[in-house]
Amino acid sequence: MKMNHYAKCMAAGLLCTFMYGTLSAQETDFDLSSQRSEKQDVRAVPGKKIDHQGLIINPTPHQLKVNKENTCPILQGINLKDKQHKFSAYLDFLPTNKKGVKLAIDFGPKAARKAQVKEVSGAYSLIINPKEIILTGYDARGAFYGIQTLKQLTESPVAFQGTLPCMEINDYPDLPNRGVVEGFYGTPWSHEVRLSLIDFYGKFKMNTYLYGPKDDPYHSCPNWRLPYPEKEAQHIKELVEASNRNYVDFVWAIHPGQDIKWNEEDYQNLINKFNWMYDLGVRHFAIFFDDISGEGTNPLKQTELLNRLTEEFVKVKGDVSPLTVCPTDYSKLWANPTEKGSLAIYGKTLNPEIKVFWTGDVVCSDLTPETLDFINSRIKRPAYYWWNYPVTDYIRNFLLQGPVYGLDTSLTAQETCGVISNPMEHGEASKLALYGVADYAWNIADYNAIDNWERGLAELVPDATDAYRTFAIHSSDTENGYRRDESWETQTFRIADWNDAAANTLEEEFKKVESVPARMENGCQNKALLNELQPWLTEFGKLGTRGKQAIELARIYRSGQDDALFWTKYIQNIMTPEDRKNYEAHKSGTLKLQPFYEYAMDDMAHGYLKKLSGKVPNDYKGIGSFSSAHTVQTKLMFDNDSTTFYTSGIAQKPNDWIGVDLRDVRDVTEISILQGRNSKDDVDYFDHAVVECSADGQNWKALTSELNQQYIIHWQGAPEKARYVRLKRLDSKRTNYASVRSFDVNPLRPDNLGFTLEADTLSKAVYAFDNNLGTSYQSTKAIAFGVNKDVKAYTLLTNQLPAPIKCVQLDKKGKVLSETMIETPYARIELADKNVNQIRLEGKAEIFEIVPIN
Ligand code: LOG
Repeated sequence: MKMNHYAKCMAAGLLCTFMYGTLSAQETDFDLSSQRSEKQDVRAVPGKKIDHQGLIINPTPHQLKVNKENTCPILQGINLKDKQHKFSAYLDFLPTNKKGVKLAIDFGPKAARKAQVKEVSGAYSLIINPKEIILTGYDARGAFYGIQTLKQLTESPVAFQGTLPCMEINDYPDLPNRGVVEGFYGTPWSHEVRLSLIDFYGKFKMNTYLYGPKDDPYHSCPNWRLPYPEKEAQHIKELVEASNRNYVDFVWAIHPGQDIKWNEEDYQNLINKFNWMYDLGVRHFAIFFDDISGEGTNPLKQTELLNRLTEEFVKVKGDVSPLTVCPTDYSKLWANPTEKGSLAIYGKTLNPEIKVFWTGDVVCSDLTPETLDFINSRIKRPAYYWWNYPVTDYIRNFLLQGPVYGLDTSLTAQETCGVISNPMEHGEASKLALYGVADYAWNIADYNAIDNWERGLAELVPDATDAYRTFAIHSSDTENGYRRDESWETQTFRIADWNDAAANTLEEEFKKVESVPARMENGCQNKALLNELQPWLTEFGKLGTRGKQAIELARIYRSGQDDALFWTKYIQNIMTPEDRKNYEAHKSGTLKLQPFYEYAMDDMAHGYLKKLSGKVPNDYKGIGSFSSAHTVQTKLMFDNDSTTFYTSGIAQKPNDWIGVDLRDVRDVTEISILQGRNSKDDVDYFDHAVVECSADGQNWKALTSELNQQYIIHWQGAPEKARYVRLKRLDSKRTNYASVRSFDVNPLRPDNLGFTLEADTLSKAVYAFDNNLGTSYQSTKAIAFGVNKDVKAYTLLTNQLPAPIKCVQLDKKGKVLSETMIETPYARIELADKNVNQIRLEGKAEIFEIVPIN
């Protein structure tokens, strides 16, 4: 049932936050969103760019000796001596020519021993002499990999003259299992994308493709018991064939746990399904017990099933490889660590040949020796690492294009039997990350994250690498969840810390960002990739424009010369609700670029209004104990929209709090808070809390009694002098995120405004007088307001006017004293005389503020 909530969230592209924290899947109804309790700190990307002198091979070979003095001519073609007649079809990148350079290919333990090739599947040696090329594989896969290396060499800049430098390569994979699991929620990859990816795996020496898309009903519930319909079956067959061609093990996974019955009937159902898949050519199988609840989670039954299948299916077939399993406790976050826990049960009972997945300390997390220690000591074998990167099914509005890092470079096959990546539903856009995973899993110690990423960009978009790079460097962060470094070459600043040089540099970067969509459109030959990126590129370009314009605006702002010009340019550069919606759906630049824009615009609005009104504006800021409390995400508490919310993004703990900085010490008389993502059944809230206020941020005074399980909080009382107000968590067992939809302090209402107000929507019309440029009022027909005694004039700040509006000044009796037309978004209303009692603005206008001048 809870899964439905998650699935719905996913389908809607909403951000799902975790619930339940550390409870194990067995102890509670399963909820996927309970499991992400990643920290928000962002580590820098390790490594640096290397000059490869035109010789690029991915994954990085273990041993490579180049002798530049001599070259081998390949332009005239090769004279192939394919000893076992297996590879001619793979050599279409070189013309054949009896008089050309000899290319000798052989493989097998004997040949390998002679050539000193390591005795592991996939190992090879490639010797390039002036007159011949000798390729020896440990096995056929090794020979195939040698050909991939040769192909990359011929496509590298070193070969542009038609010759290759002489060299000796001795190469082998560090890990026996390297590849990809199509294991995400959301739209499964298309057949074309899958085929293109399988070629990609082969090219970069990945040997495993686990097929397990959560939303394939024949992989999971409800149809796992049924055979694939004809068309899908045909596709699977083709995938197996494409995998075989690429020396990739196509592993078909089944996900039966949500409704499996531990009885003979369902065992037979499984065997039948496996047999159908076998008939389609599948020779590698996996069973996933992730993200399930109920009796399917029973580890004793799980291991019993796997062991029985090993005896009665794998061994009986003879040509099926050992099984792979994803346990229900696949992450330390909720795995029961004790001897009685399911992992220890796996360790004691599961056939030692069966590989066991592990995602690390949390669902999306780094691969570390510590996490492998934890799991390996329990399952009694080197775990199979399932890396939940670059998967975005929990943040479907993001694309992850950053470097592959967070994988420890001291590990060996003793600690992990393999690394597979769970990518995005965007298969083409996932290739950049897979280029890195392939490199890491092949040659761990030499893995250089930045260099790999630079090479990957050039590999994938050779004709617009710089544009793709600009997009990628600013499209790496997750904002919530498994945070990644982003924009690491860009320095942003607050307007108060302005300096010309930094501003100019940043302006150049924004101009580059702005130009990316067109440059990608022209230069990216991979149209499937371009299609996937398109909606993000569009939003990215707009981010470039508004960032650039924010800097231009800041120059006007800083000159302080022209209030009207500033306002005109300011309103041109704010995001409309439509802009926000579009950006929200396809985000990028969340670590630095968009925050720069937000802060710059808000800081300028604050300073500008302060100058006009002579008072500290009421543009309150979110504060709190969570690291995300210092980000623009807190603005969602003040947007007068109770459907959006600020979320901690990490589990709540003792002494956490979420609050408001009123920007000045004020008389606080009323506070309204909406906790949680809704007020009915949400788990993301403080279920035991108190409202406090403080003038200095040090000494806090409780305003309410202890609040239990209260989503809607309201306090009203005698004025308290305070600059800070907060909701503080008290003792609780809860470890969910904490979310707040709105945090209102001294809410303005027509009855506490201090003068009369007439408008279509009174509750919203107050935003025209709230001394806050972050809010506005859409006046459709007219708004009329009382003029207080001491007021001499008003500054009217509106959005671009569709048509001039009429400003009517009236006396106490309603007699018209003056009528003028307002045509500009910045206007000054001078009072006609001292009898003006009311002003009426007639016409359509979005009013940001009507600022009284005393
Ligand atoms: C799922 C996976 C999903 C991923 C990221 C595993 C073993 N299972 O929390 O299908 O793509 O998280 O959201 C998962 O990771 N469970």
